[in-house]
Amino acid sequence: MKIQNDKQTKTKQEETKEKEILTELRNFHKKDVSFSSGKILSSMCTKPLKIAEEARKIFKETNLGDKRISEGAIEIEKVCIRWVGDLLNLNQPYGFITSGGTESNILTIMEARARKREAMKESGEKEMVPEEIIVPETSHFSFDKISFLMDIKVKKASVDKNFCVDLNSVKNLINKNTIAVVGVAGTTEYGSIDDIEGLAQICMVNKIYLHVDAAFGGFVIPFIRKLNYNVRNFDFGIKGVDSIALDPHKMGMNIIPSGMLLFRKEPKFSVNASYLQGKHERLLGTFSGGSAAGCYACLKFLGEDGYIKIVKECMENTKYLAEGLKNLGIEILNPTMNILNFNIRKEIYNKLVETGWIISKTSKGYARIVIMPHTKRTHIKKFLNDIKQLMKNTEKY
Ligand code: 0PR
Repeated sequence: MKIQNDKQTKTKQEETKEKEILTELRNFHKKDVSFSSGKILSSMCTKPLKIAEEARKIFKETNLGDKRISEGAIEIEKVCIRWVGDLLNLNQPYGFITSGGTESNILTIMEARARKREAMKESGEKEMVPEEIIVPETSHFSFDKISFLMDIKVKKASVDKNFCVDLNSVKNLINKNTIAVVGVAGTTEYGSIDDIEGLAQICMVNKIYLHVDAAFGGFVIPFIRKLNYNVRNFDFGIKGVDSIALDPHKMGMNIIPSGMLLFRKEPKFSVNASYLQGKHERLLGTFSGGSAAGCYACLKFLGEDGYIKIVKECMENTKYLAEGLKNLGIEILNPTMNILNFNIRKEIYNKLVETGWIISKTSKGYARIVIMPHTKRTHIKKFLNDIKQLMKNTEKY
């Protein structure tokens, strides 16, 4: 291959081959459902900001896992962590940009383990097997993966009628093997927010690491609180919260993949990577600085006011859908954030799926809709109208 000034000179054949490959790829992509179709009513991701896509391109060759060659990208990451630390009431945050909620949750449990093991070593206590974590039964399935991956026992605490964790259940599950408790701020299925203050009290008394999974709620709750929605706080302003995960690739408007994990104290977990200038503290060895750049672009472009505007529209659309469903005589659960659950006959649910609506069902059988920024009033009106028609035709089923 001839290289000229960093630009590849192509033969005619190569040019044709490139065109063919791109056509093939575009054909594959036709099978994907686009956010702009309005059909996606149950995804926690959305169409990212244009500037985030541009930002990613600039940093496409960088690697957050290699400090020697990606100083600029790592600096961006630090700035983002500091900004989000401000949002979450923490002055001097530590943390990483990750690939999303799953990676953040894995890394945080690794950190809890590292801290516990170090503390036990210092006090001369014997290692406990198996280590245990306590998560609400409404927590994301990434914790089941953690159980498998890290050989950790995951104990599930029960939840109340509002799908928030029952503090007594958590207390009853704690024992000497517990290395972490997890609270969720914006559960995947219901958008419910656990009592993080209550969990923090329990964890401080028992000297247990507390992680808050705000993968979805992290870029919603701070803003709806500013809009005077009466929802619980979950941030570092609560003493006893050790780490928070929140995902820019969900309501943060960033490109996929991007997650964030913030720690109150400097993390202890690391492995030796002498040939890479010392220690490696992340889960992934190679991870694009493009995700950090996209994050920087979103945070700076939108600022607090921009996020408030986006979240306000999502909440108003959620309310609009809720009212529309109620008017059709459908039972809904009062939404905490932009996730709506309702009861609908199986036949109608199935027909909606058949006709192309991307919706889902919770483990308890409720239909679940996530109203993301790509969902507009016109899409909701169409969805409501389809339900109305299906209800009219109900005798057919
Ligand atoms: N924690 C919570 C509370 C979550 O809701 C999720 C994902 C995670 C952790 C894991 O995050 P990553 O998927 O970034 O690793 N919640 C969504 C869900 O399971 C993820 C998702 C997003 C699924 C878009 C589908 C989709 O189209 O529903």
